[in-house]
Amino acid sequence: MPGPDARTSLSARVLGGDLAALARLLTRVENDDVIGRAALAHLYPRGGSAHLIGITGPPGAGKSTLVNEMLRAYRARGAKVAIIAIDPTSPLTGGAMLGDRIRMTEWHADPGVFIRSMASRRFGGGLAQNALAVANVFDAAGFDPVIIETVGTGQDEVAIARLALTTLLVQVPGMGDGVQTLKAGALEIGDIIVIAKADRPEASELASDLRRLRTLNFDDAIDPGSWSSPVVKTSATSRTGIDDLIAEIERHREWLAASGELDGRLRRNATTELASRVRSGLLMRSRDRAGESGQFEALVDEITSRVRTPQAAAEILLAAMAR
Ligand SMILES: Nc1nc2c(ncn2[C@@H]2O[C@H](COP(=O)(O)OP(=O)(O)OP(=O)(O)O)[C@@H](O)[C@H]2O)c(=O)[nH]1
Ligand SMILES: [Mg+2]
Repeated sequence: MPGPDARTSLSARVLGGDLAALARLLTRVENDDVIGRAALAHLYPRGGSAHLIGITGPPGAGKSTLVNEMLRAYRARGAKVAIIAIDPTSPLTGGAMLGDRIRMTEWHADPGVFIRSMASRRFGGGLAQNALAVANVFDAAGFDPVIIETVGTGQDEVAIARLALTTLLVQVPGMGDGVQTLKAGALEIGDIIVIAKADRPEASELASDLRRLRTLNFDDAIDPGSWSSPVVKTSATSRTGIDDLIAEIERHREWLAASGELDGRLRRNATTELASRVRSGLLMRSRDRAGESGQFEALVDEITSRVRTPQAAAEILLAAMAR
């Protein structure tokens, strides 16, 4: 088993720009093992400057292609960019994986780009936490921005979008369900609404629908100090709108800092993460303790057979841990 030196040297190599060490460290951080935790503890104080951008939207909306264009634009500006792609392949668009592979190959030789895929199936409820831990490593390693790409369907994806400092909600013309999605309140998570594939004829109509809905949804947007989510049209095919999008992201980043919203979001995220880690840590410990004696399963039996309430059973385990 590697000693403390191995841990420090792994994070030291990461700070020195060693990408192979970075890849190894990311695996350890995802697995949340001892070495990963120690290295993260070393790296964490050096982070905090990267802009975390979340991208979410329906399957096949063109998110990966858009991110690739954003990569190109950020690289042209000299930025080092990291991408965290959550479940890059959705069953609905079988070709997506190929697109993601092409992207990987395209940037493979560029040390200023790091693309990491994470499968949501691996993590159960802990995906948002793990994605954030990975983002913290990229942040300390000098990547800015860090872009997290998710398919906007499940709870986890929405949770990740909320962890980002700027969230892009990608909509696509010609799917016929744009307005339905918005009724479900999806619009609210977008700091910037992106209409991808704007080379399609229905793009202008969708843009005006979205702008109208946005004004209906956000009465407070009239307040000059608040943020009114802009609608930006992009097309990867004709390479248009990408610079506008990056300008809006920059404008949002500046607004976050100037309005004080940044501190609020960072505190809210820290609160959520701390609470969630304590919760899962407690559960794990309580399972470990009560599992050995069979007490956990015995209490589950008692709950299902209505001998004991779930509240009373939980009290028993919590009391045992406090001792
Ligand atoms: N016309 C047009 N097609 C595009 C554009 N961008 C992407 N596409 C096509 O849309 C399809 C899906 O693109 P992806 O970038 O893989 O979409 P995604 O949102 O990442 O898909 P999932 O990861 O499966 O959710 C591909 O066939 C792309 O070639 C665009 O700007 N214009
Ligand atoms: Mg994709």
